[in-house]
Amino acid sequence: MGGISNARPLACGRGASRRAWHPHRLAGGMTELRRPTSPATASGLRVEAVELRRIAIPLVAPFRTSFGVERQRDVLLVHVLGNAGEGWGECVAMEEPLYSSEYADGAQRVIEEHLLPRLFAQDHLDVTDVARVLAPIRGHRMAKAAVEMAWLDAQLRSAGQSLAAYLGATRTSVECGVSVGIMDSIPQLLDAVGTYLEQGYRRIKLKVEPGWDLEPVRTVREHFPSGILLQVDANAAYTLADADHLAALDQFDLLLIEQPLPQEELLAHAKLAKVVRTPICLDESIVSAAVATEAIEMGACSVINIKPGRVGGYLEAAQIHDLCLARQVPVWCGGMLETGVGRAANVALAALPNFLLPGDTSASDRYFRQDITAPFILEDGRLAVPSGPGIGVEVLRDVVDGLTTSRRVVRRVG
Ligand code: SMG
Ligand code: MG
Repeated sequence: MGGISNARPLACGRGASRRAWHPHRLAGGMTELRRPTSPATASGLRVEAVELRRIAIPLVAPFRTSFGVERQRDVLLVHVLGNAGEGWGECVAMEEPLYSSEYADGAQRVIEEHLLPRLFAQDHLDVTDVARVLAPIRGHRMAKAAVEMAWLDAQLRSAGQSLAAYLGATRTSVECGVSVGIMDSIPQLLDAVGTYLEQGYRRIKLKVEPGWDLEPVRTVREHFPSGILLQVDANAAYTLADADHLAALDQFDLLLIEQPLPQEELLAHAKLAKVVRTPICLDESIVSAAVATEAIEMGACSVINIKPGRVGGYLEAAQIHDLCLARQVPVWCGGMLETGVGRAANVALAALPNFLLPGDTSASDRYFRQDITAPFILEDGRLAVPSGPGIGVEVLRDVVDGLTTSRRVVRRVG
């Protein structure tokens, strides 16, 4: 098994043309959103009300990273009610601003006070214009992504088109990996990894931090067949002064090292990439297509983890996919412990041709005892891409009601 080097020519899937991203330029039946087939979609969506739901959903096991421990998810769901139907979005901001500066309460406040008033100021709005209307608000990409996702779901549902088809998916199922948290002991880690491999996961990602890196990686490598795909994620826990220490990971034939250094330090990542042979993958640093371009051009990374929430939505995520494809930089789909709502959309995105590595798109039972949609089930290491209209899954209202901690409805005035 070899890692991904900058030089390795990539086998791109069929249909992976090097088009510039524009959702209306996609081939074959992918222009429905603006095609004037019905008054509902002819000029975009008129949203009458937006329901903001907070749910508390326990994880099956605590998930420890270099920045903290998650025991349950505090999820903000965005439910838009429009003239042509409804749509759902999931905000991936965590309860506390530890992964990045956004957090669930802050995202909700930004949505209520800054995003929705701008959107309601438009009579009808096409989803491809949502980001432009929200652009004067700086940052807050997870909040924007959740709203845009709900808009997209509503428009696609009313047009009868799946998100996967709209984005340009070329597969009907995607290969899945699993992210394994920092454990209290090595035996516990081996146990967890062994269970996931038995379940069929195609790639293992180990969370690392100073003091939990070489030893757990070495043990996992030695304990399991040498062919397993293995990578690590530091969530920005190191500094450039750790370059030699990180280079010691090279001996373990990892697919990649994800986000070793702080988010803002692109240049430091470029310097690190000269010392470490293992490909550097960026997660937290890549907040937009523009930053992705800069990071690639300066040699800060040779692989990108795409998370739609982190970059402001699925349309920006698709743009990043396309620019990476054009530069032969492989991408994979990250995860933020999403419910079935976010997972459905992530799996659709992961079906695009340049998603060349298994994603953190694990099955529902890796996260929750009871998901808020029909569960995603791993079959032969893969999840099926939803093919129904919009995100292609239905929200289980009774389950959501049972988990709800707060509910607010913001209505259009006038
Ligand atoms: O959704 O399976 C998942 C989690 C994958 O490790 C994961 N996510 O930095 O990539 C990452 C982390 C961010 C969330 S940790 C709470
Ligand atoms: Mg990460």
